[in-house]
Amino acid sequence: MTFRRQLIASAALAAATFALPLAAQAQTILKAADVHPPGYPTVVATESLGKKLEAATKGKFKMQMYPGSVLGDEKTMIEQTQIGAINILRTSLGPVGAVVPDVNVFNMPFVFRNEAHMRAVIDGPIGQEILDKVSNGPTRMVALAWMDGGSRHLYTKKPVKTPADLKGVKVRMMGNPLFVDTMNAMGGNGISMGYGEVFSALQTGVIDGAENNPPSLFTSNHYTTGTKYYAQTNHLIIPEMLVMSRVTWDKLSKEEQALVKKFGREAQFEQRALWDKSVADYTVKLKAAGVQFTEVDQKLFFDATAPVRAKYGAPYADLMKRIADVK
Ligand code: GTR
Repeated sequence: MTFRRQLIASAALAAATFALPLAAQAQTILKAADVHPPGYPTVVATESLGKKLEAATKGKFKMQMYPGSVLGDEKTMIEQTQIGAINILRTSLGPVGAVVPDVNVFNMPFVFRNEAHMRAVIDGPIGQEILDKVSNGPTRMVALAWMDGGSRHLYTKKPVKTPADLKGVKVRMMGNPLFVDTMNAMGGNGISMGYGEVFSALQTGVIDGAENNPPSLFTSNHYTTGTKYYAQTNHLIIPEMLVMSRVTWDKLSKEEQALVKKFGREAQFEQRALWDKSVADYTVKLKAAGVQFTEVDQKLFFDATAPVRAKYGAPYADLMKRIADVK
């Protein structure tokens, strides 16, 4: 080998040796989970966060998404997040309220006038306070951002227009006593159950209905089980949360934490745009599949649920007033 060639060879070797530790740099896989299927707005926005984080950290972090409840229902996934087995979780605030009662203010029936009101609240100081309650509480989760869950309406096998029509009707609610109380106050029989169990419970007649937003009603296929009456009750407008396990968070550098927060906040607004489109699209699909959207007198359900707001809202009277005051 000539001297020149030798030089080139050793330079190449040096470069390769130098490159080795970089290439072999341990990559941290972040497990992210969601009950919704691939392509759902929350899943897409969470994946975006992962891609941005991977690019910004030159591949140090890589997100692996586990959609479609493959890691369990939301209650189980919250527990897995608390111990660090799941690193990033997108969950409804509903089951979080069972762990952090303070967030139940947002889980109360008719606490928001409409979705625009809900967005104004979560985007402002009250929204930040509730995120902080989760991060600073004993939950072992760091709340990164909000996502949209639209308005929840009732779907049943027989038409429902008034609370009286719900007599004897078994309706699945999310796992949080507040929701069972809500359905009972609305006139039905609230039954708490994980999202993944609802389809077969509807099929076998264990329950007669459930309640959710149009994208969930469609993608869960619940509408195929005979629940074709969709009463537009708007009884719950529950924001959703993107959280990181504190176990994971504590292992990040300050800079990495700032990146996760920044991309989380961006995911909030990306999801919102996708959400609006998805509600419109799935409404069309549900109607085409024969689901009957029925307008109801919401005041009847609002009045019926007053005891629930009184019971769960009592410790948060000031906060409820502040929420009502947000324009
Ligand atoms: C959906 C929500 C999920 C889950 C589900 C349910 O609207 O996005 O996080 O809470 O409802 O009813 O369990």
